[in-house]
Amino acid sequence: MQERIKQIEAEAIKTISGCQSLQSLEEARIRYLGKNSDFFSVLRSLGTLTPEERPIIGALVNTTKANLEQAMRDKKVLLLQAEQKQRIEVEKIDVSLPGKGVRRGTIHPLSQVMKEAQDIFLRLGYEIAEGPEVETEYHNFDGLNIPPHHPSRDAWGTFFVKDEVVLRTHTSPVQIRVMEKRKPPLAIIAPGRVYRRDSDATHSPIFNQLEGFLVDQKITFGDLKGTLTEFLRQMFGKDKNVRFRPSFFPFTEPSAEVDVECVMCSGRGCRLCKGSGWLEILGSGMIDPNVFKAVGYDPKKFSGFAFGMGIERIAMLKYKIDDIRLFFENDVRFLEQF
Ligand code: 2U9
Repeated sequence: MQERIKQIEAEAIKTISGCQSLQSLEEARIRYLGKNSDFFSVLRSLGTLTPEERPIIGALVNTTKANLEQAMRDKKVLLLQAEQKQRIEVEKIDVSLPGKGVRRGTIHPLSQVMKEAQDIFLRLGYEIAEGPEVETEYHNFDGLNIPPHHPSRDAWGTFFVKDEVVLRTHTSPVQIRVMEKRKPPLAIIAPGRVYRRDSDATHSPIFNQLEGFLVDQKITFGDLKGTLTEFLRQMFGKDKNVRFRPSFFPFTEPSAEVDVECVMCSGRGCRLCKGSGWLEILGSGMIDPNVFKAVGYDPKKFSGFAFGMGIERIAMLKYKIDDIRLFFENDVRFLEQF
C-alpha cells in the first residue's frame, strides 16, 4: 500500500508540474484528490488495515495529501503570474502612438459674412436689434409706407400665416418696433432670416438680411454716402470704387442703390457683372416722412437714412459662389472650404 501511495504521489506531482492552465490544474486536482480518485479509494480502505499498519499508512496519507495540495497551490501561483504577464503583454497601450485626429467643424460661410458685416457697424457705434420672424402685416408693410392693396406689396412674394399675419419679407419691421418704443438718436442694425416666395440659383425662399438705420436731427444724404462707402470698403477692400444710383423704395425718399466695383474683373467688365464693371450690393435711402409719422416721430424734427442688403448675395460675390442653394445643402465638402 505504501508503494501504491508513493506511486500516486509521483504521478500526481509530475502531472501538476506539467499543467499549462488553471483549468488543467483543476482537472488534475479532481483526478488525484477527488472523490473518484485512486487516492480517495486508498483513504477509504484505511479501515481494513491492522491497528499496527493504520497509524503508519495514515501518517503517509496525510503528508502525501499535504504535499499534493502544496504543489497545487504553488503551481496555481505560477500559472496566475504567467496569465497576468500575458494579459499585460496583450493589453499594453503604447501611449506614444499618435492619437486619432478629431475632425473640427467650421463656421458656416453665411455666419462668417454676417458677423463680418455686423462687426463693421458695431465699430461704427450701431447696436443690434432683433424681432419676430412671424410678423403682423402692419409692421411688415403698412408702417413702412406700403399701404394695403397697393400693387407694390406684390414685389415681396409674401408667405401668409393667416389673415394679417405673415412671415416677414425683410427685417424692416424690427426697426419699426424699435422706433415705436424708443426716441432718437438711434443707430440700429437688424440682422436675421426673412422669407419670400422665390427660388432659383440666386434666390432662396429663406435668406438672411442685414438692414440698418440712423435717425437723429439733421441726418443728411451725405451721412448715408459716407457710412455706406466706409462699410463697403471694409467689406470688399479699400481699393474698390463705390457708386450710388437713384432708385425707388416705398419706405425711403430719395432712394439709392449702391454698387461696388466688380470683384472678378475690377471694373473691366465680365460675365459676373454682365459687362458693366459694377455689382449691386445695397439698397438705401432717406427714411420716408410717412414712416416717421407711422411711429409718431415729427418728420420736421428728425431725419435718417436706412439701408438693406442680402447676406447670401454678399457671400456669393466675396467667395465667388454661383448657386445660393449650396449654402443650405450642408455638404461638408462645400462648407470645409471656408
Ligand atoms: C425702416 C425704414 C427704411 C431698409 C432698406 C433697402 C433699401 C433695400 C434690399 C437689399 C437686397 C432687400 O435683401 S434685399 O432684397 N433692401 O434695398 N432696404 S432701404 O429701409 C428701411 C428699413 C426700415 C423703418
